[in-house]
Amino acid sequence: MGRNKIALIGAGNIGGTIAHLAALKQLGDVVLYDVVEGMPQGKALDLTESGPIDAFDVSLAGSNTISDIAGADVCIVTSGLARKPGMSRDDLLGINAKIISEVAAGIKTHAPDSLVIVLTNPLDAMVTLMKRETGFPKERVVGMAGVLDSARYCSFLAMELDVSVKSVQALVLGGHGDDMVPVWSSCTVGGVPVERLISAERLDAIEERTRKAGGEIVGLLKTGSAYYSPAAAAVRMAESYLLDKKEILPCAAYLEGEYDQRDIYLGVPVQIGAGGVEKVVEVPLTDAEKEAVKILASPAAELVGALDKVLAG
Ligand code: TXD
Repeated sequence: MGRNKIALIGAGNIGGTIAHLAALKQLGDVVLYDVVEGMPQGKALDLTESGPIDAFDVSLAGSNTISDIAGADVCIVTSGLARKPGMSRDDLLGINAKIISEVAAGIKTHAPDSLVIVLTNPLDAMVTLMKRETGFPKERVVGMAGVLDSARYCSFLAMELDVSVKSVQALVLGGHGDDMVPVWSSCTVGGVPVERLISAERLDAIEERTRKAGGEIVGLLKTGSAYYSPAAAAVRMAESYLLDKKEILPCAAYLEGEYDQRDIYLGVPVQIGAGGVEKVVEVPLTDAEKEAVKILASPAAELVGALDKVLAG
């Protein structure tokens, strides 16, 4: 049995960090692909030279030729521009749509059987475009946002209560960042519903900080956006697929009737295993949460509608 092959489309901050995590976890051989000459090769060589220290047996290669992703089991797409201070995720639509269309064609040709995990922002529009341009089934095109948003929410809840993050369970639905809906009814700390432990005002403040968490990091870094936690989130999804773990993770998935939504990508819990997105898990929602999901779906749809204009222009 050969090793898995992981293609990283975009070898910037997130791509490079994913390569490192994938190597440390020995998930498979890694190809870092990017348009910048020398950079993916340099990162691959640097990581390879850490192999004897961390004792991993996977190969890492950098490339500027898309055909080097041939036969990949999973493609993780981060190619595109990242936000700078003052930019919204939607400001990236035009430029990133062109980049995603281009890489989708490469994935379709060279890795036609892969699971594609999209990270590039604005996420809901970019993952929709990826599905459209590759023509892959909905099981094999998924977006990463919810794992990160939920992790941010869990981190803040754990800080608030001064408990281990491992004791906190939280679920965030909807779009990425500003559009997310924390499902309070599914948030527990040590099995106790979070609403019994934290006041409504503090929960509101934590929710607001979670919504703005990406922007908080952009404001501090000044030259780009978060990358350690987005990379960790993407690796968790890839690992569940490659090892057929069947973890239930909140991801941007294509809905066909679930949560009363149709033909749209929205952040919901899904089961990821060898079959890719094996099922959408419908958690019971309160009426207020159902309403919030409905409201969320409309800006996501608008952004996708704007895509066609951008691509034609
Ligand atoms: O939760 C989430 N989904 C996210 C997503 C969380 C944080 C950041 N998120 C988005 O991921 C962010 O807004 C960006 O759109 C992507 C990538 O973020 P990263 O921090 O890795 O950006 P970098 O370091 O600028 O890397 C992007 C790389 C860079 O090296 C470019 O040269 C490359 O993309 N790039 C390309 N690669 C291949 N092919 C093409 N056409 C191409 N164009 C640019």
